[in-house]
Amino acid sequence: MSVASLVPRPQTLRVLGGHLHLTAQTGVRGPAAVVGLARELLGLSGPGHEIDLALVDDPGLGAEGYRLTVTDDGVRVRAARAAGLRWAVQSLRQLRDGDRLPFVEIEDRPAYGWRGSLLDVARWCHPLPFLRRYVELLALYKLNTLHLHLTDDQGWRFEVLKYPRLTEVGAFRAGSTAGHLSEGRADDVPHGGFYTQRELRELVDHAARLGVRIMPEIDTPGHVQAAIAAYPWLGNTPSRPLPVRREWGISRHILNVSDRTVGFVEDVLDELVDVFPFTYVHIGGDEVPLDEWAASPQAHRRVADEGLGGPEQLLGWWSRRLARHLERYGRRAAVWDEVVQSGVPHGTAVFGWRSVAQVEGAVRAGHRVVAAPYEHTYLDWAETEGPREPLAIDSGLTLSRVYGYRPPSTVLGVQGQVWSEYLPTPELVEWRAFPRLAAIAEIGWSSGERDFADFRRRLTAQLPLLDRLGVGYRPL
Ligand code: TNX
Repeated sequence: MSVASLVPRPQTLRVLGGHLHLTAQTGVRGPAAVVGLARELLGLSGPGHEIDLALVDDPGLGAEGYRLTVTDDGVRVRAARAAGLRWAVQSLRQLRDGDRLPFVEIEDRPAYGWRGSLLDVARWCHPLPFLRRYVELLALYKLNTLHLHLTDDQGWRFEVLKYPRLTEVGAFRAGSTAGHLSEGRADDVPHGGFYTQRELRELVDHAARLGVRIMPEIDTPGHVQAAIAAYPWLGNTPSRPLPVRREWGISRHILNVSDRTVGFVEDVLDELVDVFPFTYVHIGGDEVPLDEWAASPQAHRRVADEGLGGPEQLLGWWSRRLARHLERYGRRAAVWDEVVQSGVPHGTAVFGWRSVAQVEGAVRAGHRVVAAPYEHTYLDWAETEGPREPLAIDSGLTLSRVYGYRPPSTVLGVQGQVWSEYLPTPELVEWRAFPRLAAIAEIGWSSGERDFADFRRRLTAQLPLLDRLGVGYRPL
């Protein structure tokens, strides 16, 4: 393999001549928080301490930066925080060629503090062991955030102790879209599943050990048909029961605006923040058809009581209510960019998804923004059309198109979205997510010149590692 082909590309890298040889005696020493992980990921648990990890008081390294040297004397890693040591271990994993590590000097730190991937487990409930593995693969590329899309029209996956029907009823559907949504067909094959709070806590711990934070999303006030199926009083026409939705696409049914319904979502958030310690909690706000609110006397009363301009401003009101609730826990809300028009609460992170222009608009409006524009980061889209390509919502999102995205410098960071309508199995998720997530990782981590040919060469050199890990990526 070519020497020192790291992905994402480090800020500075010098390759010196020569190699360090790893043996059964080679060992790791370092702070308790990372030494076990380092031994495990490097497969080095010998009695020696050639691999020396240490924290130093050097603010210049930032929250995630590290300095790494490999010389005749061994490996020396220095970072200001444990996160930097963890990323250095991932670099060592990538640098390694069998039992040899090339002599290098690396000084590295990320361009953006938020480098993530959304995984949609609502459309298809992917098994928990796969979520653990997905987190491990994010960490390999120094992606530090898993955005877990836990609820949608087609399924509710988060156990809520106060409202057991959310998972008893809302986690199961009678069938699914068959073929592409545009064909208008559905099957009768039941699908369902959910994660217990205990399972999710374990996932959070597993991710934290790897340096990955998990931001949960409870999507409201649209994309909630599964919740309304469980508790019809949440909807705008409680007398007409709804099933958990089978078809992909957007349900017209949204939550009503009663205090009881807001209280319900607050109760859900109470349990959610107890499971997920990360500062941000995503409360949705995307694709909210307003027909039901426009036709609802209750919604019009709410508009009047709150002094809003019309039902279209209820989305902002809704988000502000939930954001205020999260603030009581010292948390911040995250929302999709639709909410910007009707007033985003202070401190909220806006996820710009409806194009690069929306990302830039939200930045100009002064928001904290995570860049997730569909035309560069929707990894559920196929790269190309072709007989060998599995079904996808759309196509044309090539590796180079992902790589070519340049987020504004002032965003929090960037994220690759893996919506799962057409990804019913972990194998298909891996096919879509890899290797394009590596391009997302490089956009989020590396500064300076973008050279796609160089990226492709380094990525190619890293593919044997993915092969060894058994990742079912789409070949270049
Ligand atoms: C739009 S992106 C959605 C999702 C779909 C996705 C499919 C967003 C905030 N909403 O519900 O899964 O498109 O690409």
